[in-house]
Amino acid sequence: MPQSKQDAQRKSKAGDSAAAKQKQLDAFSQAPENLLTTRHGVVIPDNHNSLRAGVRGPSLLEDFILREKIAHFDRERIAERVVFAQGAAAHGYFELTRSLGEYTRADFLQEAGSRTPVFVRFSGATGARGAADSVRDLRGFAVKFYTREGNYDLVGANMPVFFIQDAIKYPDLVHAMKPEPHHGMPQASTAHDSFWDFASLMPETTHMLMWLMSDRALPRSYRMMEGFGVHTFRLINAKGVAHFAKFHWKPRLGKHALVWDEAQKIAGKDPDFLRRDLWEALAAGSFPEWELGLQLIEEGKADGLGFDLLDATKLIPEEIVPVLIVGRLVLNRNPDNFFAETEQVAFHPGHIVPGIDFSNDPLLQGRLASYTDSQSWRLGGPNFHELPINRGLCPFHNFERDGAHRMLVNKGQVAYEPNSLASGSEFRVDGGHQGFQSYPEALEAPKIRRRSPGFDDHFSQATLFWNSQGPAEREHIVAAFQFELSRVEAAAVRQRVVDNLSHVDPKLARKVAEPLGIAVPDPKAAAGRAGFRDVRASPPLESSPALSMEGGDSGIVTRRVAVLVASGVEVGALRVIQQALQDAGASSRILGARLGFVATSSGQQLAVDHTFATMPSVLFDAVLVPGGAASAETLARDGEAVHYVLEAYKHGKTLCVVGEGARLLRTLGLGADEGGQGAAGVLIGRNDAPGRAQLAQDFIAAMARHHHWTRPNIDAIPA
Ligand code: HDD
Repeated sequence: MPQSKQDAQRKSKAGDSAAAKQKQLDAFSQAPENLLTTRHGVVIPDNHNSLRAGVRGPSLLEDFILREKIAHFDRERIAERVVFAQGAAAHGYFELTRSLGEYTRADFLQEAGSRTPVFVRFSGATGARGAADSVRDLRGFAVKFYTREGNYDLVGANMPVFFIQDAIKYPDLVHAMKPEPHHGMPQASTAHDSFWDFASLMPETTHMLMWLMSDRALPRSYRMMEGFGVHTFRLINAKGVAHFAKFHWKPRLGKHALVWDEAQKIAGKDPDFLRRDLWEALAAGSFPEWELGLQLIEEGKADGLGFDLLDATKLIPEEIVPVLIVGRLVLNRNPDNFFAETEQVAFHPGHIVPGIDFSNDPLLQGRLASYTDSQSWRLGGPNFHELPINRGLCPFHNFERDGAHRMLVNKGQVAYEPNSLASGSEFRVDGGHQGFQSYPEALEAPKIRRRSPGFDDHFSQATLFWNSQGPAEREHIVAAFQFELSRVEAAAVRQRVVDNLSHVDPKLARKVAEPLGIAVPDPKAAAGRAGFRDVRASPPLESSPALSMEGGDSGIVTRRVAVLVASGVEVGALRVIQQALQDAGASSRILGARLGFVATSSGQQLAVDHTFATMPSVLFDAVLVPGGAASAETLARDGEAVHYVLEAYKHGKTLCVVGEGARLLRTLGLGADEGGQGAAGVLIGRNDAPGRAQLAQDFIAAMARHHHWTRPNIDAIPA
């Protein structure tokens, strides 16, 4: 009988016997279903009082109900992940839209239209569990595919490159990045001496530093960030032919970022910002999607790229090797239990399926050893794969036995292979079944602790990234370096960073250095200890537009609009705009000085959802001020409302004012004339019927641009 049939029979037998056992238990149980019991099923008569000697006497040691409850509570936390500790996750599926049969024999990549269940965890790399979400950081993007051939984990990030080239430096990197060991600060931030000390001594970090100082490090939403497998992998087809592959996730909602000032404020106003955003979108039935794209390179052509594919500090520009879209990822269900699923999920780049294989990237090779070890430690033993979230959906059987928290009840006398005592042919190794085959790469080389010379160029791609950024993005990068370095106390470290930067672009280095009171950057002084060599490959490209986040209209689905109101608000235009926003997939909330209702200009009652103070502008994507003279005047006298509008203006968000609402803008010196033009992304609309409809459409179009950077006097705004 074929193995799969046997599996199915065994499974259905197991299902029958589980159901029978449950039936037996139900009949057997003395406890009605809804009664609180101990772990062993003893009904608890009182969950408010511990056992004591008299009503005012001491508690008794014999109170097993109390001790059991507290002892379990004492063990409720497990070790947090050393890195990427803070995260959020969701269930969903991956649908293949184009067969990859010519490149790989991986089962889940064969048939267009086939769906594979997934569990995806997003995370922040630096912070401890409980750290604020919106900090400047690398984000994890880890996908577990529950395929029919075993679990496949793509444990990537929202940046396509990494800090270091060799896994042996990972503990050093993480130690330098995390809070400094003597006082345990700062939390979830690289803006401190030890990080920049390490980074400046390791010039290979330069490309990644450019990404980390860019808007990529401040995602507006997990739903709006790209994902990357980072390393080069191999795909192997049924004939054994291999291609190198890079994995990309491209978000349907576009890639968008927060403004740094906004990100810092959100860290206090809503530390769970990104986790809440994901949860609420799924709960509201708005399911985020990404396209899966692959860059595929024939083995023989890798040498012609001008950089080494095995170096994780390098990317392949999409303009050189286009990204082939092959599927889509849809997240459509929140976890039922954060701990059981999001916390206990165990990813591992070594969870791989036939048809996919590793490259010799020394960072990836080190990861392969790290994750099993890390998960065994974190999840308390070798059986973490039996936890429901980690268990494969396909059958698995081997002779692993025992260990802490073993959940399977293995049967029979035999726990070894080969055997002749087991009843059937279970768990045999079958030479006729291909299973997982490593790519038979020919190797004959000396054992050596040295990097390939191809890894020596630390700056070309950092320059490529810099050249590819738009004007606003460049300003943000400069400001980010300045912010981080101005928190660094050791002047020599600051100097070393800008010296290194002068190899990326002398103007960038000078700009960063100017307000920091440090000497003019000197490229010759940029001698990091770890292998600095001034090698520069001739750039294959001057710039790569795909590296910029600017441009591209990704719509306004799930964007949030704050509507500022006071008594006397005119709601005619408001209703039209609210409806148009809803039709475009966005939502709006009414904000006032206090909760309750405000009277509209026509004497109706308008319910207020939030106050200005509890839901500040940083938690919204755009602000709308409806008409009504009395409302506009009250808002103009209210410090919270004034701050609201100024702050949104400063952060480049779309502002829309209707009729008399324009007075508020004039009072704030934002230079808007009634019926006239405002600054970029500031819309001033008429209150009549045709005016309203047009205004709604203009508002939506402006919001779709996400940010408007070219506003006059933006630096003078005190927000
Ligand atoms: Fe790692 C977790 C991503 C290099 C060792 N890593 C972890 C997670 C992500 C990444 C997203 C969290 C997964 C989850 O959601 O549970 N790691 C990366 C990327 C890397 C990288 C993109 C470079 C390309 N990692 C890396 C190296 C090592 C590790 C070089 C060790 C030599 N990573 C770990 C770990 C973690 C981990 C210590 C922490 C806890 C865990 O695995 O589950 O094993």
